[in-house]
Amino acid sequence: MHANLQKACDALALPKDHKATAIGNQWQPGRGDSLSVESPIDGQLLAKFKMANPPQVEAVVDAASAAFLEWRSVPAPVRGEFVRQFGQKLREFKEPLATLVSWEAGKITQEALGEVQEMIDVCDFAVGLSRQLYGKTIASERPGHRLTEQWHPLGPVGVISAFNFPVAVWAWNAAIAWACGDPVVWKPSEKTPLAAIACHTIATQVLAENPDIPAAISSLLIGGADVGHALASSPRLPLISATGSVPMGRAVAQTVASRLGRSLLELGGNNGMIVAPSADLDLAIRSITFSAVGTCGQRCTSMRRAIVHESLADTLRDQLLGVYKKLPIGDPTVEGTLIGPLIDERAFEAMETALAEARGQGGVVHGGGRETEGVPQGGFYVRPAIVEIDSEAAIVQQETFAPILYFMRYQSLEDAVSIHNSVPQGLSSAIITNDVREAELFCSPVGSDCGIANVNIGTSGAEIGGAFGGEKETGGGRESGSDSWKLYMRRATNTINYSEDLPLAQGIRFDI
Ligand code: UN1
Repeated sequence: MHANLQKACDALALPKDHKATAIGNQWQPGRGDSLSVESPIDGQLLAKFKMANPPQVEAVVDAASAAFLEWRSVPAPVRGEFVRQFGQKLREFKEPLATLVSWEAGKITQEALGEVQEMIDVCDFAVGLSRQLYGKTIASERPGHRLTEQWHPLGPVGVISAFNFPVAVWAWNAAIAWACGDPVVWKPSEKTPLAAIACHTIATQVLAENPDIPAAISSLLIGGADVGHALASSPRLPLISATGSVPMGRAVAQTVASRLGRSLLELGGNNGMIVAPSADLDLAIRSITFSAVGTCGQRCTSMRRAIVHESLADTLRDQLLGVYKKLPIGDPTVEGTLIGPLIDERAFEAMETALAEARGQGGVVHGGGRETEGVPQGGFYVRPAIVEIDSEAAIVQQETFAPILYFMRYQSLEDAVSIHNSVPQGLSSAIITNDVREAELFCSPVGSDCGIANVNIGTSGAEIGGAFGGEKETGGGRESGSDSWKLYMRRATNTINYSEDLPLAQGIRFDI
């Protein structure tokens, strides 16, 4: 094992023999299939152990359900104090956790540190939130009555997360769920179980320092789709929060809906940017590059489509190609690298297939292909691609988790918005313009149809303070900031009669 990874694992007190389930600090070996975890950096085997199987889900859900009965009665600001301590621990472990994220997910150091910072930020947000779980007081139509609403804890939340944000997405859910009074059962991606084990271990350290808190507010299940299905099927998990592909989300949504549970879905994106005639080109190039090649094009928010006004399309394309040629590709743990590896061979094949299809549909492909020089052997490193293509081409409708940017041209803003909104996904979007009318139109009801619509910044890299999520096939969920917390609670409307009469609503008379 590489020395800096070994150092990080030691700092994180990561056990040598990995166990697939944990209820608080009670770890159990998995009884399911064997899992080999390989680093996308160089293919080295990081761990091998057995995953959990569906029957093991039951014990975890039992414990989470029992923990809920206690946790829901702990005052919300006291729950917030636990989240505050957890955020503090994350600050202590920021660097080793980021190192582990780099080795397991292939992120460059800056982006891995940013991901852990996102966890810390959401903890801070949740601490404040724990004193702001406000309900409304509503004017009653009846004399001597008060109408009010309260937000109560919902129950244990199942969190299914993806490889590309192996720690932050869990933290978005966990920090908010804990403040709201809900235990969390986490099934991370099978591609990034070690980062999950590290996060859960950090949580158990905070739990050990707070023996009054039921430890089963945090549990972990490393397993495959069968474990995910068992979570989605469990009527004792009133909310399933799932991040990943559209097919995965569709399956989870159907299973959860069939038991009338609540699901919060963050699925695919096909994020576009309109570059308008008045655009600041330098800003456009920087924002496109970060959004399109950052995380090697493997963010849900990665920019996949540039819709560029014809007056500046050639200039922008040429300048972007110039920047793309110089982008440092290689070992993500080396300072200065901007593009690390794809997660695995399948991701590389998907990129190759998409580029071949794009060529078949008339696309002109710049870049692309496997990079083998100056990169660690055993990983799948690629040159990012820009594909000049007609906006009607079928491939443009599809999200490929790789650094492919489809480059299209437009004449009128109306056409640009319509091209922009013509895809099935609706996560993030952007416009680069110095024209206030264009910017406002893009953000208006007739503009972008996405959950995130930005002006003069790229599509990726959202802050935690806003609600994060999107429309259409993206699944409609909202996580992290703003009032996303409401999904993690149940609302009770209370009508209180403090008079001696019993007037009925709607003026109904019912004399006995
Ligand atoms: C994801 O890709 O699943 O906005 C999450 C961003 C990050 C979160 C991405 N803050 O790019």
